[in-house]
Amino acid sequence: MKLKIGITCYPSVGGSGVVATELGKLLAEKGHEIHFISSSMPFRLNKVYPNIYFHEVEVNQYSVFKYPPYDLALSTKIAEVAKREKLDIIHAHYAIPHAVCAYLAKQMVGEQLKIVTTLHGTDITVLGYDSSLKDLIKFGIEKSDAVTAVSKALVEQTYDLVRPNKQIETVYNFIDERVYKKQDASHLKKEYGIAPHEKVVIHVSNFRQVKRVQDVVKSFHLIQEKVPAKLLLVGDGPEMSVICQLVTKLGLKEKVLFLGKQENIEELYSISDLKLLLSEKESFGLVLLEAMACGVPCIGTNIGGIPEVIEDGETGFICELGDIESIAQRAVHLLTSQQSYQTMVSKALAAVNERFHSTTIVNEYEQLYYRIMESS
Ligand code: GMT
Repeated sequence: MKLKIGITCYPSVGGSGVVATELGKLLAEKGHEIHFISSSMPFRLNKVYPNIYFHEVEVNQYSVFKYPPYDLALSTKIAEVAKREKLDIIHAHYAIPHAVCAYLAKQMVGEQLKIVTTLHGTDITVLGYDSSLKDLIKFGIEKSDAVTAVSKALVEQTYDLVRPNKQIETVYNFIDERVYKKQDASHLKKEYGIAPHEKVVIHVSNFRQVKRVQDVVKSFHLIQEKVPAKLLLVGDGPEMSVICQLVTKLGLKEKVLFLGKQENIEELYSISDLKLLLSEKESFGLVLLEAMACGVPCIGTNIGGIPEVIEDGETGFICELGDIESIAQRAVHLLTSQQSYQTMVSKALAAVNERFHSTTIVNEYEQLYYRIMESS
């Protein structure tokens, strides 16, 4: 049976928007009809799919409102699209506002509209601490017909922090293997002025405080003392100026390349030898999977879902938060031992294919949809 699925997400650059968009694309390729409902076109939706539709949520600014009522506009839009297109399911990415808006829409449309909510992290690990929002998050979760989280760690954290009376299943993130694979991008290395013998360390994030980019720079400082290397910092965000200052202070200006926000990151991974993700909060770390799929081993912190993505000593390394010495030590070991490096690359590639393959994950979501449709 082909389904009509509405997907609501934050469309901007960020893991949850990427996963929601990729899921929609792959479901559409399986013949389902997909309706994205969000404030702007999901950024990875870059070609025409005849069975993918985009419904823009427009928020009018009336002077009676102190704040633009985005949540209400979204709820109305979901209800309007669900009614007109006879949607079977709304897949909400994030408990608030999306699951709550979906529930409000359901009240307007009728019980036949099913809600699947996927928790991505920030809604729980940041907002779950906010007592003014906790009850609403719990409500959004409990009113969903099915709830998933992107790692086992996030499932546990949700029960600890929000205590919902609801089963939450783990469905891991995935990547489009057709995009994330090693390519010949050697010209880039030259164009960036990176010598052939220099190793390339990469970090990709939105430079929020939780990403601890300063730990990446400090680790790199130790790494480049032992191995000739350059650091690619990809992305932009609130911590950028602090990081620039640190790079200057440590005398690393010639060795750190600030690349800003980039698309086609697979090309940058293709010239990289090692990725660092040293966050203090990370429900999954989609960027790890993207790097591993391009044959780049990763070092991550022992935080949230990261140890579920990187198998310590096998597909990469897990280090304690802020333990710069041991992060650098592991990195130097990896970058200087050809044989163990190649073994790790092979294992990382195998893990992406075996545990996180898009076919497996998209099937898991599809089965979940059929299950809740049958239970009505
Ligand atoms: O990491 C961010 O700041 C962005 C955030 C988002 O909402 O896109 O990412 C979250 O969802 C991703 C997709 O499931 C996960 O890979 C990230 O680990 C998660 N971020 C955090 O938990 C901090």
